[in-house]
Amino acid sequence: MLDTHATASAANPVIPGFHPDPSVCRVGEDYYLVCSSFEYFPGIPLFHSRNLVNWTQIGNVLDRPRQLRLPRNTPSSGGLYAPTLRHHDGRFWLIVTNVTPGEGNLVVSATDPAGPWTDPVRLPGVPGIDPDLAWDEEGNCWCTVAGVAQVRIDPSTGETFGEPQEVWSGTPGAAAPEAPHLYRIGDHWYLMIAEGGTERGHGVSIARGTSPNGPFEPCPANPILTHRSTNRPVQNTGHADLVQATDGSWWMVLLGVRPQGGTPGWHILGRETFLAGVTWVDGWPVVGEVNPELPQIPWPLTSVAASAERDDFDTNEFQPSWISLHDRPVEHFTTKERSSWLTLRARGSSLDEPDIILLGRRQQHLSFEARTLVDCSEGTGGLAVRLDERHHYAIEATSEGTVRVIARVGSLRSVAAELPLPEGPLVLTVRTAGAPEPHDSRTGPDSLVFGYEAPDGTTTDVASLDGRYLSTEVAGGFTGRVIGLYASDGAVHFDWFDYRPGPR
Ligand code: 6LW
Repeated sequence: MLDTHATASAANPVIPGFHPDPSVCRVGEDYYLVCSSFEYFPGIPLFHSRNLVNWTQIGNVLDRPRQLRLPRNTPSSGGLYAPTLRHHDGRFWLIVTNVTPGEGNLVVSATDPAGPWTDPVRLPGVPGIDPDLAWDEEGNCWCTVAGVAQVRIDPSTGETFGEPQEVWSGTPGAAAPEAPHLYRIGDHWYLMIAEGGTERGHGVSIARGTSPNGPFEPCPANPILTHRSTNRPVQNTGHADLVQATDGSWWMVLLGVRPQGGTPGWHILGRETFLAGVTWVDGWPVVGEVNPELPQIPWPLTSVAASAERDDFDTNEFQPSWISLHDRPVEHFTTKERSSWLTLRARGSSLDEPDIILLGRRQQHLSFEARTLVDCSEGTGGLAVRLDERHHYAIEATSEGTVRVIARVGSLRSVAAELPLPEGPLVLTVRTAGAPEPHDSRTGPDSLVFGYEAPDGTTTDVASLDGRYLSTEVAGGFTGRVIGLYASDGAVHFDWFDYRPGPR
C-alpha cells in the first residue's frame, strides 16, 4: 500500500505533475476536480478537496475497460482530452472527448463521484474537442465545444437538437479558441475560453450575454489571464474553470507549466493544475496572480509535507494514481501470482511501442528519487522515465544477466551503459540531479541518474542522462513524465516501489 496517495502540496501547483485541463465543481463543502489523461488507463483522474488547495485522488472516472476504448496503437497524447465536470439535479456529469477515430465526445454520470460511473453515452452530433455542459433555468442542457460552437443535447441519451451554432470565436486573430465553459452568474451568462494555443501564448478570455446562446460581449480587459511574453516562473497559463467557494469567494483552476533551465525553457512535468483567486469588478472577473506561492486562502489548510510513497503490492487493488497504457489486463498485471509482488507479463517488446506493459505514476516534483526491488530471473524489464514512446530512458535487468541503461530520443536509440548483473536481489534506482554542462543559456532542466543498489547496500550509478530530451519542448504533445515499472520480455516481478520527492 502507498503510505499516502494524497496530493501533498503546500504551494502552487495545487495538483503537481501532468494534470492538465482542470475542471472543477463544488457540492456543499466538497470540491471535485478532473484532468485529462490521454493514452493512459484508467482515464480521467478525479480529486476531492475541502479547501481547493489540498487535493486527494479518490478515483478515475473511466476505470472499466468497456468505458474507455483506447486501441493498442493509440499514440501518446491521443485518447482522452479536456473533460468538464458538473453537478446537476443530484448527479455528477462528466463530458470528455476521446480523440480515437470513431469515438468522439461522450458523457458519463454518477451519484457518487468516487464511482461507479455509468457506461458512456456517445454524442455523434457534437463534433470537436473540449466539450462543456451547462443547464439553463428551463432545464435545457447546452453543450459548448472548441471553436466555439454550441448545441442543445440530452446528456442521458446523447441526442442533439439541431446543428452546432458558432457562439463566439474569441479575440480576433488569436489562435485556438478552445476550452469553453459556460456559467450562469448573477444576471449574465458567461462564456470563458482559452486562446492563444496551449504553449507560451496561452491565455483566458471571457464574454457575457443575457442568454446561454449569446450574443456574447467580450470583456474589455481580455485576456483576463495570460503570462505570455513575461518572465514569470509559471508559463502557458490557460484552460481554466471557475468555482465559487462556500464563503462566496471565487476561484479559478487552470493549467500552467514550470519551465526550467536556459532558453527556451524546458518543462518536464507536463501541464499542471494551479489555483488563482478571482474578484469581480463591474461584472467581470479579475484574476489574481498565478505564482509558485499560493494566493491568499481565507480558510485553514491542511499542512501536508511532501512525503515518500511506497507501494508494497500487498493488495489486489491498484491505487488510483497508478496508470498503464491503454488498458490493464489481469493476465499482464497481477499481484496474485506471487504474494505481495507485482508481476508484469510482457506484451510488446520495447518501450518504443505505444502499448508496452507499464505500471507508472506521474513525476510530480521537479526533483525525486524512485527505487524498486526487481526480480528479472524470468524476463527483462525495469524502471523507466517515459515522456512518450519516442522519448524515454530506462534501467533494466535482463534474463541474460546484465543491467543496462537504454535511451530513446526521437529516432535515436542507444544502450547508454551495460554492466554484469550483481548477485542476489536487485534494487533499480533513478533520481534527478542538476543539469549537465554547459552552465549557460543552454543549460537543460535536470539530469536523470540511473543506477542500482546491491544487496550489501553499495550503490552504483550506471548512467546520467540529460533531462531536456524528456521535456515537452523536445518531445511535443500534451503529457508529462511518467515513472514506470515495465516488462519487455517474459515475466518480471517487483517487490515494492518507492517514490520520494526531492528538495525542489
Ligand atoms: C485540450 C485543449 C488544450 O483539448 O490542450 O490547453 C488540449 N488546452 O483545450 C489537450 O489537453
